[in-house]
Amino acid sequence: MSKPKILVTRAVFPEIIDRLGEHFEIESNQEDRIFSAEQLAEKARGKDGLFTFPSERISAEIMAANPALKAICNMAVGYNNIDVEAATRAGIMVTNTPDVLNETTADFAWALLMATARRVTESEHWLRAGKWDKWRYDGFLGADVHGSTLGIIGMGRIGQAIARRSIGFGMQVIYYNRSRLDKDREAYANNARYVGKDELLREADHVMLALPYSPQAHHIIGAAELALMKPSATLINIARGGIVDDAALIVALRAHRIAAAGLDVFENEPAFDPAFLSLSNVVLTPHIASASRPTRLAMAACAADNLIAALSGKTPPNLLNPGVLNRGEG
Ligand code: 8YV
Repeated sequence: MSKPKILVTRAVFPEIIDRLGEHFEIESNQEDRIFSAEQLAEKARGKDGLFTFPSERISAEIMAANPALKAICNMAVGYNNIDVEAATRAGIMVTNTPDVLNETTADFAWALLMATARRVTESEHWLRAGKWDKWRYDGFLGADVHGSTLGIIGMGRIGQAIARRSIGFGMQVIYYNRSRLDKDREAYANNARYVGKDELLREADHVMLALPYSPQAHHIIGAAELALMKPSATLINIARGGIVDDAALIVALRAHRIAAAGLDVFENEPAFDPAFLSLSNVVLTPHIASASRPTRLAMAACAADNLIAALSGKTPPNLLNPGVLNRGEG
């Protein structure tokens, strides 16, 4: 029997390609070309499965052009790049890679928070530019992290892992989420207190965004929300571009309406707004929150497990649209 055919849309660990090769006939992209929507639709044609990444939009059109498609397995916890509703209508399974990245992503959220509050990259740039001629009592004064109030918007698994780390810093945690956590989860997350969004923005010394992108979350941090924050506050986004209105954030940072921001994600990344580069009170990283070798390997292995299960008639471990399983019955 011939093996199912898959497309791996971007470069990935060679050992994962080898593993997929045991099960599938693979069209890979180890040269890491960025396909246009048309090229992607063309490459996907006739494939049983897609191994995808958030850098590609997997639209209803791509699905409609490929009636053979049975599974789309994203190497990311976020899946806003995939039209899941269209996939469900077309009977295509969609999976993500939750949990394996929680702790690594939470570590990075802290790296960004510390770097932003304590002006680590800004002062390093200054030092590298040869400007360090004398010490000053007021050189690069930042905000304290210890003993401060951390406000987390999006208290899922990653948000809770971030909150947990604040115990060592003697911080208070407040959070805003679609629904309140149960008491045990709140206790685990440094006795986090559930508050409204505006209250969180007013009270937090550091605002951390850890929620998934959805149309409802689009620009939930814009000019009005930034205006509620303390002028001494920092804003950290490790979630997704589009949650923050980047143009409004640039205005707020330029006017020192808030002290600083740490951003791992951007609208329209990697073509982010170049105005960020002219600001000294922002720490910028290229979407690397989950980028430790063990974690990225675990994410790739998880996506591969999902694809192997899906194309061998099993329910993949991280199926996002279980509605597809009942289609065609009855
Ligand atoms: C990924 C992420 O590294 O999992 C996610 O949703 O944003 C990151 O962990 C990135 O999306 C590439 O797969």
